[in-house]
Amino acid sequence: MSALIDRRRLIGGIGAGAGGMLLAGCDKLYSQPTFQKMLRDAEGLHYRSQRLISGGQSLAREYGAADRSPVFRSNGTAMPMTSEYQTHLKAKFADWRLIVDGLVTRPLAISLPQLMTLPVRTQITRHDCVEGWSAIGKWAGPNLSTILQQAGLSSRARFIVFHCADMIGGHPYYESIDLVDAFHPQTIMAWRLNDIMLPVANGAPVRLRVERQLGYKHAKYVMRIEARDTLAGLYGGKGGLWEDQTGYAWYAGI
Ligand SMILES: Nc1nc2c(c(=O)[nH]1)N[C@H]1C(S)=C(S)[C@@H](COP(=O)(O)O)O[C@H]1N2
Ligand SMILES: [Mo]
Repeated sequence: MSALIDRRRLIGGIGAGAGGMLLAGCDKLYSQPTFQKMLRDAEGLHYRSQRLISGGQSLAREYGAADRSPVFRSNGTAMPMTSEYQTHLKAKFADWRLIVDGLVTRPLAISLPQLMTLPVRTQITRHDCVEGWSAIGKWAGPNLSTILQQAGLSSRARFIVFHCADMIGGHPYYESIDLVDAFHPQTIMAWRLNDIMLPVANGAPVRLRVERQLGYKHAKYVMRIEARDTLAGLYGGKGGLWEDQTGYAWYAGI
């Protein structure tokens, strides 16, 4: 019972009905065949032990203003070269819309000014890249849960996919997370870094911060958020560009 209450507090603002739906969704996750298969392999073991230990709700450490790195470096794409992104950039994202679709009852197309009117969460966290560097930065933006709540997540939704504007090696960048991370209080769609509008090098106009995961999960240049019941059938089927191309773990919990 206390887990239920905690989960409802975690997704604060969502009514009891939606909270119940989310719980049902998470429970069903574990009974899915693909999930059971995943739980059998090593990565699944890591996922399962992390989820058991943290209960899905522990917070990543937050830092003070003085701990911030002098420069928050850029990694991977620093400037998406697709004509679509270039057009949006030239127009200062005036015609850009964050699409929210898939297994939702109310698909959304959110403009940047609309996104900026949503309640903001600010957090100073450490970013850890598998390439061996870390940086501490101050991020601000709405909770992903607020957006998903507005879109009305279907009870069939199991994964949240982030479709990005850039390509690496001819492959569109994308990432995905489970509903525990999607509704985690530190999971935000950041449009601000260190008190300025998110620079292009760091993912303008909006990027995911999913603070208990490694760097590559933090999708930059997010154009579309898609709720799905499975990752199968999407690009390489492993839930992310690096997962598909190099075998990086889908669950990169830290
Ligand atoms: N769309 C997109 N998202 C991305 C990447 C990228 O190349 N394209 N690189 C990933 C990696 S490996 C890291 S470490 C972080 C880097 O974020 P930063 O550029 O703000 O440092 O973004 C992640 N998200
Ligand atoms: Mo990274």
